Order: sequence, then C-alpha cells, then structure tokens
Amino acid sequence: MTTQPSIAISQMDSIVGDVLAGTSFIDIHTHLFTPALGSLGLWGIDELLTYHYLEAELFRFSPITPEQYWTLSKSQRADLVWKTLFVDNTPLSEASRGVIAVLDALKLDTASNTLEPLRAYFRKQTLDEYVPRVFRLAGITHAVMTNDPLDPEEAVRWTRGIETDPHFPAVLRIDRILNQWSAHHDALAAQGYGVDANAGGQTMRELRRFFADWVERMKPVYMAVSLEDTFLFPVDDIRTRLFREAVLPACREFGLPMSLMIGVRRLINPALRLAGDGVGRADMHAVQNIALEFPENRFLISMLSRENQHELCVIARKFRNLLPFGCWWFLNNPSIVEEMTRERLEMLGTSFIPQHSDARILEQVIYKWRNTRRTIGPILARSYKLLIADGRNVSRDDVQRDVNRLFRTNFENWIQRAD
Ligand code: RAT
Ligand code: ZN
Repeated sequence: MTTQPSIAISQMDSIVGDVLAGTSFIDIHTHLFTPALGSLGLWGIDELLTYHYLEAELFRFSPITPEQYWTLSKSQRADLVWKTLFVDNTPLSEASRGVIAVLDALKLDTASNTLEPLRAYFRKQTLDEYVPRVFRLAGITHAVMTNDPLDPEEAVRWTRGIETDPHFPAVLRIDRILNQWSAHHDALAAQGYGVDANAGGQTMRELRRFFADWVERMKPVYMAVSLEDTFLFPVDDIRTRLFREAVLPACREFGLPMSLMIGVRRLINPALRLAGDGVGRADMHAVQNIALEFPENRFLISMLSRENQHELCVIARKFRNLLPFGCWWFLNNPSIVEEMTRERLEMLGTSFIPQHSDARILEQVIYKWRNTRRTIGPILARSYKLLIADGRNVSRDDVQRDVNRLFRTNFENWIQRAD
C-alpha cells in the first residue's frame, strides 16, 4: 500500500498531466534514422509537408492529379501542400494540425503565406544540436528506428560500418523477406547467402546466417514485419516456413522479440504511391496460432484495423508472450486513441504500450507525443478516479510507476527479458 498522500479527485487531471509531461518516453517504432545514416534521415519543412499522410489529404482538396504531382520537385510539392492545406483551407486534420504544432513549438510563424522564412530557419539548424532539442521538445529519450537490410541505400551504409547511437536503437525489418520472397531472394544471394527461390536446400540455414550477421552489424532491439490484412498463419506457403524455420529461431537465438504489425492493405490506390495504402480487418486466428505455437518467442503486436482491437486485448489476456502496442497510422487520431486506450486499460491494466509515433520526419515526434500526452492524460486520470471511487487511494508515486511502465519499462523489459 502507498504511504504517500492520496491524490484528491479534483487534482487528478492536473497531476496525471504533470507526471506525463515530466516523464521522458521511449518511442518504440519510428522511421527516423540516426544522423550517422546520413541522408536517410528526413527533417525540415519540405519533408514535413510532403509526409505521405498529408499527400493523401492534398488530393482531396487540390485538382492536381497524382501523375502531375510526382513530376514536381520536393520543394514545389511542399509549396503546393502548404498553399492547399494550410493557406486555402483550415488545417483541421490530425496530420495537418501536427505541422502547425511543430511550427508553434519551434516558435515559427504558423500562418506564413510562403515557405521561404520557414526554410531559412531549418537551413540554419545543425543536427548535433537540433536532434537533442527536438527530443527534449517531444519528451523522448529514444527513437527506435526501422532498418531494412535489403534496402540497397541503407545496407551499404551498415556494411561500411556506422557508429551506433544509443538514442536511435536499430530494428531489423524483414518485410522484403517475409512478404516478397520471390522478388528478394536474389538480393540475399547477392549478399553471399546460399538461398533459393523455393526456400529449399540450405535456405533456412543460410537465412539464419544472414540474420546472425545483421544482428551483429545492427545490434537491433527487435525484429519486425508489417503484414497485410489477409495474413493467415499457418498456411502451406514459403512465408510460414521462413517464419517457423528461420525468423523465429533467430529471434530465440538472439533473445529478440518479433514485432508484427498486421492489417495494411497495400496500394489500394497505386497512383498515390506511399500514400496509397489502406486498411482491412485481419483474421485474429493468425495471432492466436502464433502465440500458441511459439511460447518461447516474445511478440510486439499492433493491429491496424479498429475492428481488431478488442479481439487483440482478449488474446493478449490469454497469452503472456504478446505485448500489444501503439495506435498505428490510421488509428492515431484522438477519437480512436481514446477508445483504444480505455479498452486496453480496462482489459490489460498497464501491461501494454499505449503508443509509438511512427514518425518519418524528425520534428513529427514533437506533435505526435504532445498529442499522445494530451489524449491519454484524461483517460488515465479517469481510471484513477474510478479506482478511488471504488475504495483505493492513489498517490503520485502510483501514477509515476504506471506511466514509467506504459511508456518505458514495459518495452525495456520486453527487449531484455531472456526467458
Ligand atoms: O505509418 C506509416 O508511415 C506507414 O507508412 C508504414 O510505414 C507503417 O508504419 C509501417 O511501419 O509499415
Ligand atoms: Zn511504421
């Protein structure tokens, strides 16, 4: 039992808000890169405005066709997005409001008619000072990366060797291997591994050797894949075999959790490119079967469809090797974050990770984490108020312990636990 004084119900919102503001989080899934990976890392106003979430919105407001849009230069695209979504229209959507919040946090003009003054500001920043400042503004200590060993631009940098950066832990992302083996086994072969199109012969052993080499090179904190809404497991296909015979054994060997992000419906509008993906409800039998078949693997799980969230909570209650995380992509809107977080607290207590940013552009962590704190604060406070009403005092230490768990130690324990 707590020895600290109980928080009065009337103080709860402000104390929870305080604790959230005063706790630095670990951002467990981003598409950011350590500065050591050079031009792979995106930042600045042109990148912020050409984020694919905003590109999708642009085509709802502008008559430009995707084909015309892709012929423009990056700065022309940014100019068009700014004029369309921020000057000619009110930036009310979550992604557009995010740009406003970033500009405001950096004390820049949020209603500028042109981008030039903003560009001038970003040109003056140097990453060694700017990255820590952005992390401070976002209230995070770490941005976990997404690293693709079969991306030619990225692989060459890792192979040459980069200095590891404790603030940007790596993640071995294996979509190309698990989702498109037929298109990518050649790339593995080109890196010197004896794999073949049918995943026969030495393939599994060689793929495990590939993982061992990349684990050594990247020192990842977990392995990851995103999967379509149609994903089923097990089925009689190459992916099931790769998963069973190479990926999960490698995770066990190196003590790494496997992250499964399930529910994307790829390129429902191909002309939009990265902005063209959609969502579909997935069959949760796949998650259940995986959890049951591999009790010695640990899984981070995020479902993209709102309709899958309740089932995920139920399955997580039955399988301690599953850790639900994040309100991913189309779910990262206050209305849905609210609903999902309440449901998770009610069904899982603090045994989940409420959010990750999925930031692709450095400064996005500022608005994404600010919004998370703003949305989740009242949800947490509400749970404590209910607990007090039911007869248990809640101290500031209790709140601090829970916030640490949700936004730091659940993840730290998951990536360190060797059982
Ligand atoms: O949220 C996004 O930016 C998506 O485009 C995806 O990258 C997704 O988060 C993923 O990791 O596959
Ligand atoms: Zn992502």
